[in-house]
Amino acid sequence: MTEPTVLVASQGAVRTLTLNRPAALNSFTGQMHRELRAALDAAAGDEAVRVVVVTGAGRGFCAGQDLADPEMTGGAIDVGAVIERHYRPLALRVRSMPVPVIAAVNGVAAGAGANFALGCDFVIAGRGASFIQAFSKIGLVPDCGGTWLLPRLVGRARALGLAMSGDKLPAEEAQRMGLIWQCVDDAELPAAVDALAARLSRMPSRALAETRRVLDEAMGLDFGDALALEATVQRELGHAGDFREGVAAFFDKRAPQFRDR
Ligand code: T3D
Repeated sequence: MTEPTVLVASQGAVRTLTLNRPAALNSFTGQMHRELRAALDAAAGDEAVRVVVVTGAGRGFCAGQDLADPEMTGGAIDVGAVIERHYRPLALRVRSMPVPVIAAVNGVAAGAGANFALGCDFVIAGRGASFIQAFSKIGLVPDCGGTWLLPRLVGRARALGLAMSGDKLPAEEAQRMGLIWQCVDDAELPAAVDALAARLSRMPSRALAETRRVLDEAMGLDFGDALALEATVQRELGHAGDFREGVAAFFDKRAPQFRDR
């Protein structure tokens, strides 16, 4: 039997997916894409899951496309078709998860591996981790959402600099420029991720997923249309159980028990 390329573990409401090809720095193969998408779909469909964490086995997070996988690469292969078949659905899946997704970046995140992490809702990286837009070094442009994410996260000048140079950006610098949420000492990464995941798991999942959606959507709207979008979504959430529970818990002076997905 072949080794799973994605390990799945649950602790309470937190589902952890570990990319598991450490000898190749967890670079993406066709098999890994299929297993990762299946694991994300399963987490999305499981009401008991309220947070997803993605991380890497060994010393790396993910080195992007496995440049040796015959299913994915090679001169005769249509790279655009690979993106359509694997990376676009992966990036869209992460962006449409009904629960928050945390990338626990334990080591180097390169190419599509970097942008897969940056597409998650929170990126927490160990101090020894780094982010590399490796595409320019092999004659490609950023993919897995990088063209959309990078300028929005750090502005055009830094996005272009990172994408054109392909330079390694240490995690500490990534935090300083606003590319990621947090950089912590390597030894503290698991505890920092656990604490954030536990906190998010007690929050209203549906409102968090809607927060991601409206923030992304509002970036393409003018101010008036963004206000209209806010009204539409608040109207829907205002009829939902979590809003009633949140307000009731506030007046009862107790911790809320959110259930909506
Ligand atoms: O179809 C398509 O191609 C389109 C899709 C594109 C999406 C993309 O992601 S394009 C970008 C692909 N990724 C890269 O170009 C990154 C390549 N890797 C590196 O530049 C370096 O490995 C790192 C900077 C990430 C890490 O460097 P270092 O010195 O810490 O480790 P290393 O020695 O280079 O790598 C360790 C092993 O992992 C090594 O194998 P070995 O020699 O011990 O047997 C290396 O070959 C392997 N490895 C690392 N990255 C990849 C890889 N094997 C296959 N594919 C990789 N991307």
